[in-house]
Amino acid sequence: MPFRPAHMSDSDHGNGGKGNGTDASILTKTRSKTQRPPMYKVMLLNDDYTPMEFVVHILERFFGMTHAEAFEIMLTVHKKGLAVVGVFSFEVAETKVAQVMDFARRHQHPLQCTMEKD
Ligand code: TYC
Repeated sequence: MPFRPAHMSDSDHGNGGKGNGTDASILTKTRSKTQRPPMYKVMLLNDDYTPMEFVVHILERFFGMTHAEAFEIMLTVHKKGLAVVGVFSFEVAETKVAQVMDFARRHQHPLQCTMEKD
């Protein structure tokens, strides 16, 4: 979109009626930075009691992973202590964490799921 400085009328092109660029008028344009929403990593933490199959089930059910993907991520958590299982908007990440924590609690497993800014 052409930008019209406040001192010009709508029809004024800023060149003093000549239209040949001899006027020293300067056209400036403001750059507005488009802000992307912050993203949040959702992480699963290892523990010694939650069954491996239960963690695999959670990753399939709440994170849309295939069985093979879920098994691989579960093993990463088991070996390394934690793993990022997805990156989401704040609201989606919050919901995933709540779903996992609630499901684990209902099955009396100590599984922990947390989120942090990406
Ligand atoms: N360490 C658990 C076990 O040996 C398995 C496990 C994996 C637990 C991932 C939690 O987020 C987890 N049964």
